[in-house]
Amino acid sequence: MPESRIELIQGDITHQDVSVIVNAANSGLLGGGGVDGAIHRAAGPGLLQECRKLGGCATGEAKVTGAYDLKAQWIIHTVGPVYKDGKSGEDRLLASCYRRSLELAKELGAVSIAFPSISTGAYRFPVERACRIALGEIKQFLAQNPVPEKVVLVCFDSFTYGHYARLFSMI
Ligand code: AR6
Repeated sequence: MPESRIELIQGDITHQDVSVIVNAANSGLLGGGGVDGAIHRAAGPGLLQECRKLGGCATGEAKVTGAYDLKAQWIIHTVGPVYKDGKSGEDRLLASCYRRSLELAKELGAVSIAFPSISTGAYRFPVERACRIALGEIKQFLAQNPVPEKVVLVCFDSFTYGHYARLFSMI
């Protein structure tokens, strides 16, 4: 069952022992605050050097780099939507972030992948709505693909974890 391949934890994504760590980046791909800042700090300066060569990334898309000082093998940088009014394509774009990241992880042959809660910090996407989209996309992808074998959802704060845990228990 796909559900048993999804794990939910509260913690810091930079500490996860997985093949791929997903970064909730901005379209410049040159670092920022939140989880993006934490990943750049933990990975070290080589990450920014590689990111400079990528030429940015469109919202809803994803690009791969090495993971430098992190335990992971790769970082997938995806750009979530800024939440405006909920009627500006935000749901579709957020779903695309999860799907494109999983497609890239599959192409890499990644065994495991960890996601943060994309767009629910600085980009203000409502957590419960974002969580439904995340779980829906991940479940659908895993039902159709054996790789990656495992998906870890990493919630940094207890507010986000609480929402995810409640919806996670319903899938
Ligand atoms: N591990 C896991 N999750 C984290 C960590 C961490 N170390 N640090 C923060 N979070 P945000 P966004 C959570 O703002 O909303 C950046 O400046 C955080 O608590 O990081 O997609 C980028 O450069 C929240 O639940 O990402 C962009 O400009 C979640 O990660 C912009 O913010 C997402 O919050 C992207 O905004």
